[in-house]
Amino acid sequence: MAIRLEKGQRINLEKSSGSKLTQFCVGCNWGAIVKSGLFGLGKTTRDVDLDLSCVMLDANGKLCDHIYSPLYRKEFLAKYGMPLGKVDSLDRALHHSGDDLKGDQGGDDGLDNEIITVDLNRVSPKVEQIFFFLNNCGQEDFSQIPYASIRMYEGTPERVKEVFAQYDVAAEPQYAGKTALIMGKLYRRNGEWKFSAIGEAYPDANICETIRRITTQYK
Ligand SMILES: [Ca+2]
Ligand SMILES: [Ca+2]
Repeated sequence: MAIRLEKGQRINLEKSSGSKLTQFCVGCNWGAIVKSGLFGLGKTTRDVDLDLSCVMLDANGKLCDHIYSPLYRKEFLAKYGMPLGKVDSLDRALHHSGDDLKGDQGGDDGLDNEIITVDLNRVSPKVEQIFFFLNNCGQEDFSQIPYASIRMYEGTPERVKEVFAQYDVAAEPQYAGKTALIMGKLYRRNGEWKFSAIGEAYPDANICETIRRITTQYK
């Protein structure tokens, strides 16, 4: 049974079989906004571009690696002193499936639109924390997106074997005005990796503001 993550919950990466979860996917599934015209006629679809990203902090809480979309413009990132986006971590322990710009077009397909694969055995010893977060690159806020969920599962980006934990970002009024969600972090404790569900939403204007927030408020 998958764990339904609650805000602030901390979990061990231990499966029901007792073995440790070391290789898994962190995926995000979401849908485009479908609007019906007058009398239900003339359905229109508005693409939703969420970005799933992660940043790695060292023992001093300093940013030491990142994964985010290579499509972010160099000039924009430079304004915040951020490097270009990339889909692989330096230690090759984490890999991003690529930037989905639209969301599901024909209703929930049950598959994640952006996925980061994780192999904890390969994470560089200098990485102490790995934060996963979502940004909305469009005009909408999370309350307008039909569904969005983040989950950790075993399998591949194409085939979900077993869901370990899931966090739903439902289309709820509490997300009005919120465009960024810090989902949670993997962190080392006594030589073991653990996961803490953060689940805090913010009105950040862009990914750089969210990264700055992580490196100042969450380090
Ligand atoms: Ca995207
Ligand atoms: Ca999907």
